[in-house]
Amino acid sequence: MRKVMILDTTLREGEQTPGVSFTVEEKLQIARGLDEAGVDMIEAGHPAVSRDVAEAVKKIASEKLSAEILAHSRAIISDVDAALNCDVQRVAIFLGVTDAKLRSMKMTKEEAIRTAVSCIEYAKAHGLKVRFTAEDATRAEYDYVVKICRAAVEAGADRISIPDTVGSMTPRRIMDLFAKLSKDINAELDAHCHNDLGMAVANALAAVEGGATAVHTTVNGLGERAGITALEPFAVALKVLYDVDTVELDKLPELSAIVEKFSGIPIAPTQPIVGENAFSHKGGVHAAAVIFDPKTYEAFPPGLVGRQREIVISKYAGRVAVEDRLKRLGVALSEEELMKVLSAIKERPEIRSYRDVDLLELAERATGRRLEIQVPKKIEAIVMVKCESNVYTTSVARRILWIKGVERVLEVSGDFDIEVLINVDSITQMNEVLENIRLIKGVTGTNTRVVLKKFNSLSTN
Ligand code: HCA
Ligand code: CU
Repeated sequence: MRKVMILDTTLREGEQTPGVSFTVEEKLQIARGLDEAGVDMIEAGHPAVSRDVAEAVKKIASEKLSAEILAHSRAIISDVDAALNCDVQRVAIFLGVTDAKLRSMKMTKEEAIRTAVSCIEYAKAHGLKVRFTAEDATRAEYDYVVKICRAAVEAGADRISIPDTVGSMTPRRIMDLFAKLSKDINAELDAHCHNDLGMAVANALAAVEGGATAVHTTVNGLGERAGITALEPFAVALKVLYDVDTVELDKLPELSAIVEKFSGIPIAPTQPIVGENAFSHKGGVHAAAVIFDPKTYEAFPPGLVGRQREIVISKYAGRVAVEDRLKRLGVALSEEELMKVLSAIKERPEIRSYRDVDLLELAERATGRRLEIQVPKKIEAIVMVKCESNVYTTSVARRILWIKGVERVLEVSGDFDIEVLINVDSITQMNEVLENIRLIKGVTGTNTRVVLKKFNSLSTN
């Protein structure tokens, strides 16, 4: 498959998500994150919407990021002027092209073409690059879409966006559509796929197979109604299924966390790539196979996106998973003892997931013997972390969670902001963890307590 460009529109389409309104500072931070991850184009907003939207677009444009910065615009000269005022590189001018939309705008087909052409010519004459969006193109009459897009190209648009505005395409249909359009229109084609039927990622991939050279995404799939193609699964699918590189995949979890925080739209645990459960294995059969060979139940290694695999110990766990976890804790049990532990676990369905300490405690009870933790002797420590007041604590907390040796991260109140439980094999490793925590941007200080003795209860978590 050819190279694919990513246009991220978290700041424009994403802010059209009901309930979402980013501040200018938040938009700047998201834009910088997107640029660092390596997206090719950032649709920064629709400046004619409001003063703060215009301000954010202007500020982002002045950052001189590597990504091309675009402003969205209706096919109205005053909207194009608003884009010009923001000093963006490109304006994306959209106009509805279905009969119903044209009727609602009281425009004939020919008038719509003239309107689009005059706006594009105006933008070009003022030094802007232009993308023309034939809004709702997937439901419009094909010959008319080609006609208006050709006129747009002739007027100076070098990119054409073909949005599936209400997400009504299937992968096969959108692939065929892009294959046809790429023969009929002499410009780069963007796919913009809405997710009303859950097809946005699949349709975007199919559009690329058909000939789209850029795909519109938002972080976490934000957007009107059910949103559009989410950046994270799309970029990872391109890599895993087609071996096409786009953005830096290990930057996605943090980007997602920032957008989760700023948007106030929570990520579901089952969300691909960034959801809490995306790399957790629970069923006994699954866990046993994954411990033997991760490929059995993983589409790709979690490390590809900077995350870690987790095996959940619960009533669903089997012998292999429990044995594996205990082994990693330095505890070796006989077959008979292991079966005792397993049946004790199965007797407590209310415990949804065992922490290490609880599992050890249960193993001691079930076997009736004091379990000497064997080599490697672990060092446990509690690190209190202080953050700068203007940083988002959750994003620091998530970064800490990815450090090897960190077992648990808690956001807390009081003198410190974050409490970190670390579990390592040596003092050297403990120092490494501390060093890595201190290196995280926004961390201003740490205070470490090494655990000398532990008293566990069997309470659930
Ligand atoms: C909109 C419509 C749009 C435009 C997409 C594009 C759509 O919200 O203004 O400009 O490529 O889905 O049709 O988002
Ligand atoms: Cu849209």
